[in-house]
Amino acid sequence: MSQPTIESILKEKRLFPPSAEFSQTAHIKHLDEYQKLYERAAADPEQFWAELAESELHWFKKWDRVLDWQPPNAQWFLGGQLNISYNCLDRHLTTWRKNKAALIWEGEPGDSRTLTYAQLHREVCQMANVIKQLGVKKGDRVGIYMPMIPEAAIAMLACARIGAPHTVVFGGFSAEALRDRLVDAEAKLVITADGGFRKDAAIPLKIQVDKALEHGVSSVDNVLVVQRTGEKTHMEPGRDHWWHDLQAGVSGHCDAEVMDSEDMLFILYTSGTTGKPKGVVHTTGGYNLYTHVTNKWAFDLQDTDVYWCTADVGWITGHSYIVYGPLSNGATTVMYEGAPRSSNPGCFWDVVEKYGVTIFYTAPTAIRAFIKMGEHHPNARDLSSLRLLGTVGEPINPEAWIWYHRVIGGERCPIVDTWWQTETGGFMITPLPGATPTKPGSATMPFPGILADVVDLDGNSVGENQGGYLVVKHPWPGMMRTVYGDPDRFRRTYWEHIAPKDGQYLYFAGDGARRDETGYYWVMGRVDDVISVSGHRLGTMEIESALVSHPSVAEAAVVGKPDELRGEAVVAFVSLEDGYQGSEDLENQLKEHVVSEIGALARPAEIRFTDDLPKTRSGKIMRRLLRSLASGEEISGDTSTLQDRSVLDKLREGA
Ligand code: 6R9
Repeated sequence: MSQPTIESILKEKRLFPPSAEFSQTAHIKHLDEYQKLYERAAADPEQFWAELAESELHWFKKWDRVLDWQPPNAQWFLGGQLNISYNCLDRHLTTWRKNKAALIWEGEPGDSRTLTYAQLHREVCQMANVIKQLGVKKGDRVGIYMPMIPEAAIAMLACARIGAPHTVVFGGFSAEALRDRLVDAEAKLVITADGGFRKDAAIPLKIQVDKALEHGVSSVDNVLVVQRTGEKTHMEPGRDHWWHDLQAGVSGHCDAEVMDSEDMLFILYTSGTTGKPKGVVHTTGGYNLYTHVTNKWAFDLQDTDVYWCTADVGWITGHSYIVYGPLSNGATTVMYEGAPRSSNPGCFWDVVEKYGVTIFYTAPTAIRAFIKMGEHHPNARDLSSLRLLGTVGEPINPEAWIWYHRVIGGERCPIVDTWWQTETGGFMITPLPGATPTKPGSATMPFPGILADVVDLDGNSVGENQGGYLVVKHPWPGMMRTVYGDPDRFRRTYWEHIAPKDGQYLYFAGDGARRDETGYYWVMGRVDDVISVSGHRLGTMEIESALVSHPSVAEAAVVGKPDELRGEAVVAFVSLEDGYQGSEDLENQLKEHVVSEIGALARPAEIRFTDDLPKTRSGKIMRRLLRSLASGEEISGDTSTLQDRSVLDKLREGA
């Protein structure tokens, strides 16, 4: 664990107030309104969430108690009963939304499907009935390993409907990774597809399931297979079943199971830097409420919106903000199967134009890729339907923020930079777009009800603009409940790094941040991504932002390597824009550029040019691996989440 102070020298001062036009129709219209909400929630969080639970969700039975908090175990809405699939589907069927588009899906080859709330409800009920026929009961776990097709969302909602916790495993994960997760969750059933389309190829998936189950996963009895690509697929007799066979003739009615508020809704695995992946557990009532309210206020969801989140359902972002949050709100949610590819670098903008997308939510890694591909792609499409842009996953460099604002947002769309984690269930620090003026690179201020702080290791708040650990001081409904099967790891990982302060436990999941003189939070990345040069702590993020602001640089990742003189020296891995070549001259230019942007302290000792950076499958730069490379150490720890091994191999060769 690094020291508590992270010196920040980012000088970003630009301020973007919400437009009067946007604020006028927004759910939250003024900064005053946000502040009042925030203060009310802080004074009595239980009352605040209880009122929202009452007004926003349907309960079969109201709770007896709002919160039971025995650190680190929180339980919300005890005694309350509900079903999230009922809240996402059934309750809309008695309103005009019955025939509203719930899910708009665009396949990569150009096929598409729109499901209204009535149609989605019917398919979910059918799949729920099929799953029950396959012997799955309330409480049994179900693995979902799917491409981005409607059946991925249908499978999640079907599990939720019958009370079987799902564990979605990202379709890009290997057979081994899938196997580990199925074993840990003791899944009874796996729902998958023959394959999916990505970057102009049919990617087989079922074959990975076969491999994962090759030596037997004792808990798994059945595999339900959706036909997507039509490629030849092995079907194990007695174990594997085609969805379309079982769907034919099954009833489209299935009552939603009555769930206790604290019944487990899903497990989602997230990797740590060491050890096996953690099964993050979320439960029903609190998660439903939290994703519903955060989606509604931070994205200002309205009934006229066409909302598109580009994440994969295999990540928390897909769970909370493609499926549960938007559908609970009765919104229209867009799902896209493909990825930008050389045959169609503008495919995202085609989707925006085709469906008139109004809210677009993506990650900095995608934005950096768009920048690299060139603005002529978005410029050639009509993006005038967009009214709000979101970002998540990593700190966004101010340069990328400004590009997003200018090129995609036409300088009229607020940018909602949402800081949160698999563990938090939903947005924690985020602007409310009709109320909060934004600053490029800052996720701004905490959501009402979230008592955030920046502290030192003893749990004391640090001063203005001082770096420290980003913590949360009071439980919130969407927080994870435990690590599946390992409550001890839950306590150790999230609640013991920072000393409890006056008996108050602080939630800490690994990010460093600073709070500026106006109360805005600047998330500086994982605390292990901090470099100490001559005793001064530099956030990798700021040096990277300085590099990216040079016209030649497309992407940069900065790490420290041991240095006798200064403690650590800055090493920068840089990928260049098309048309630029790495050279000694450019290397010197870039070093001087960092010096003039930040100061001599941040001057990189070394710049390494590379075509690509090692990233996780969700697009986050894996600085840990670069750190080992830079200091010439063996790479150790978990690399199962690495997107493309060859990137690492190439960097090694070049070293
Ligand atoms: C939702 C998601 C969580 C980690 C988190 C932080 C980083 C996410 C961010 C951000 C700066 C943002 N992160 N959003 N950093 N600004 N807006 O990404 O969940 O995959 O669990 O990752 O991602 O480091 O701790 P998850």
